[in-house]
Order: sequence, then structure tokens, then C-alpha cells
Amino acid sequence: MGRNRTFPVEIAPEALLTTLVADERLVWAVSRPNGDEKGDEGMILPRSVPVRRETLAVRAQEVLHRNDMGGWTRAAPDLYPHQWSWDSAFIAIGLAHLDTRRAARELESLFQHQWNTGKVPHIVFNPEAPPDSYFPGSDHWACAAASPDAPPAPPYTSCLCQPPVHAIAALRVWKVAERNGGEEAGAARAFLREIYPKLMLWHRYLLSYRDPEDSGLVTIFHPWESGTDNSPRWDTSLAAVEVGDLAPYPRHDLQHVANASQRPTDADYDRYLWLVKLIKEAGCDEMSIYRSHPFLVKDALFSAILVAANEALLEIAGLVGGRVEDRALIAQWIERGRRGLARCRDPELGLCPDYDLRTGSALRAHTVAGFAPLVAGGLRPRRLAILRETLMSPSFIGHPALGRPLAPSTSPNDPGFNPRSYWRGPVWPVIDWLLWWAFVRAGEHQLAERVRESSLEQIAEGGFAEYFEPFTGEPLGSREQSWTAAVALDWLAHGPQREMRAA
Ligand code: 2M8
Repeated sequence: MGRNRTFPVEIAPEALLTTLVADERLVWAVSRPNGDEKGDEGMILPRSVPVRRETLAVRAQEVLHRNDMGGWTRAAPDLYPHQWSWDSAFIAIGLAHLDTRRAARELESLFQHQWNTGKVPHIVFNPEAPPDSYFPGSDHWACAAASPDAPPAPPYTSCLCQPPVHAIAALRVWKVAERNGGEEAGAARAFLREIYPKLMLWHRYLLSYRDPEDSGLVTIFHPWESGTDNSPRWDTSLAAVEVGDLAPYPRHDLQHVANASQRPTDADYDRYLWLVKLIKEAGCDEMSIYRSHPFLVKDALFSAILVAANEALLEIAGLVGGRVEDRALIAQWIERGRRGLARCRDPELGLCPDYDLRTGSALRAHTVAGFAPLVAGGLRPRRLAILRETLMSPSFIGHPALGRPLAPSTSPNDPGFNPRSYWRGPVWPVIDWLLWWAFVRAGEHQLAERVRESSLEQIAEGGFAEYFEPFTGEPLGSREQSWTAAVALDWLAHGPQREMRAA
């Protein structure tokens, strides 16, 4: 992994327009004069500037170009200078519309660092990133390399993992390449053959090491594994973690946001680092972690993404001629996941909460992760209607003060809601992508289109931010976040008509 800049996506803007943009309408970007008085900074565009979809596509391409490190993409320029697992999967989905080979490469480079157990690490550290750019960095995780299951290092990896969007991304790459035909389709088929056993091993890891109970639900050992780090989902379980002696540590992340309130608190970080310390002490060994770890949680959204990823994997197995026994096994995994998610349903909340294995109780927060069964798909009409109703209710998209009809990461009615703090309220484009894609698969095209349209408007107005304030649309967190650019490209490539055809 080096900083060899060989980004192949040098499509002329005109070519990009014809190949990529399926929907040629304008997005009106409306900025507030002088920025929001509560905000940290003003909006990027002057008042009422029409942003053509073409311009947005070119800008998204430029973000991915600037974050390209030659075969892999950093999650963001300053805040996240390494390769993150689920970010890379979303990035591959976006890159597929620019260059399917480069998109395949994104996944291949991540899977080069897969552990022997099948685990795909949540971070692959860029050896060339300055040591004070991210904490905890590679030196903090170097001990993970001592595990007999770790891949050769450097580059070092963390020993956590993140939601398995990868098979979904691999299939997306194939579908675009197949449509383009010729040599590109041939290369994508070779890529699928190559990645299929690795994906199989990855999913097997999650369904064994992370679900020894056969519940269909994945156990996470750290909030970072959920990808929704400081969500109120984890408040109760984290509060029970007693932090011991911790060496002082830096908060490099705070240098890269306009206001520290947009990031997790120091108390959160103490717990995050304490859990990392315990995981390191357990030698990153799942069985030891399972025996003694103070944070063992069944993550509903992670589990739902795994179900959807298994559906993609089953399709890939068909395309590459995977063994019949493996296909039967994947089909069982899908069933097992759906049954697990059905069991965690909470009729009063209308959501599917996470579950704390230590206390044996549901974690009843009102967050967007509760719509996990939508993401898993395959719902009966009644169940789909209930989730849809909850999503459209004033607790989420129907909240009267929202700037746009997009789901806040945490319901404004949840006591843990904070509209400016990371996963405690802001709108996240990647989560909207998951909901949009779930609606497309469920045949809910009007809803899907509403999410797509509003998300593109939000990005046209605020740029490729990591997350957005749900009432004002103010961009927050990192700028030039790769996965925001990637999902924008995917949305732009899927105009409303195409969604209708996909039905
Ligand atoms: C955020 O998480 C990292 C830790 O993994 C961090 O805050 O330092 C999350 O939003 C996570 O979901 C994402 O993958 C990562 C990189 O974008 O940033």
C-alpha cells in the first residue's frame, strides 16, 4: 500500500456526463446568508445557485480522485487518512460508475489484509500517513500483528471489523461491468471469481466467531465495529464499562472538525480505548473476548447488512459456479439472519433494537439502525408497512422541524438526540443510501425516489460532508468524505426511470 497516485478515473467531464448521469434535472442549492447563526461555518454556495447534476457528478469524481492513494482510497483527506472497511465498500459502489477495474481494485486491496480467520479488518493503516494524523494509529494496533491469524505487516491493521457491505459492492461492480460489456465484463468476472472465496470466508467468520449462539445476529465487541460509534444505541452498554488505568492519549480527530461537539466526547473515547486495551490483552482472540469482555452486543444493523450481503453473495456464487453446498449454506445464513431479526422486533417502538448479551436485554434506543429489517429485505407486506409507518412518523422523517425528509441517525424524540453530534442525530448519506436501496428492492419506488432526490439536494447544497445537521442541512464533520461522494455517484447513475425498470 503506497502513495502511488495512479488514479485511472480520468474521464473527461463530457464523457462522464453521458455515461453517468441518468437524471438531468437541476438541483437548487440554497444557502443561508452568512451561514447558520448556530453553525461553525457558512454554506459553500451562494444563494440559489442551480447545480446541474453533471456538475455534481464531476465534483464527486474529483473528491474520489483527490482521496485516491493508488489502489485504495482514504476515507477523508485529514480526519481519516487510512483505508476503512465499509467505507471502501461504498467507495467501490461509487467508483463502479467511473471505472469498474478501479472499483474492483478497491475491494481487492482491502481483502489483501484479510485475517486467516476470515475477518476483514476495520482499518488498514497507511504507513505513509503522518504519525500524529489519526489516533489510535498503527503503532497502537501493532500488537494485532502478533496474532497468529493476522496478515503480514506492515501495513498494520486494526483487529476490529465493520459491517460487511463488500459483497453488495462486488455485485454492483459486476452489474455495471456487465452492462458495459466487452473486456470490462471479462475482467469483472475474473474479479468475482477471485473475490468470491474471500467473501465466503468473511461471511463464515461473522456467522461463526461472531454468532456462536446461532442466533442469526452478529456480536460486536466495540462501538467502532458498528460504524455508528457514539450512537445512543450503545449508551447503556457503554455506561456499564468500568474504565481502569489508561495512559494519556491525544485527540487528533478534534483538529479536523470545526467544533469538538461534532465528535464523540472524552468520556466516550476513554471507553473506546479501554475496550481496545482489553481486546489487545485478549490477543484479539474471539473466544477469550467472548468469555470476559464487558461490551458484547448483538448489532441489528450489522446483522441486516450481512443478510443483504449474503443475498448478493448467493448471486455471485451463481455467477462464478460456486459449489452447491456453499450455495445451500448461504441460503441458510440468509434464513437464519431473517429469523434473528424477526425475533428482536419491538412492537412498541416499531423498530428492531440491538441486544446486550451481558445483561440479556434489548437496547431500546430510537435510532435509524432500528430499521435494520428493511435493509435485510424479504419482509412480509404487513411488516414492511409497520416499518414504513415508523420511518414516516414524526419520530423520524415526518418530524416537522426537519430541513429535508431524510432520516436523522437518531430520532429527535430520543433523549440521546443531538443534532450536531456525529451519530447522535445528524443525517448520514451512506445510511440514506442503505434505506434508498432497501426501498428500491422492496418496490417502494416513490419513497426511494424521495430519499434519492433529497439526498442529492442536500449534497449539492452542502458539499460532500461526512454528515449533516438534520434541521438546517449544515454540513458537519469531515469535508470531502469519500463515501459521500461515492453514494452521490451511485444515486446520479440511478435516475427515477431506472428504478422503475428495476422493479
Ligand atoms: C468513523 O469511525 C472512526 C473509527 O472507526 C472514527 O471516528 O475515528 C465512523 O463514522 C465509521 O463508520 C467510519 O467507517 C469511519 C471512517 O469514515 O469514521
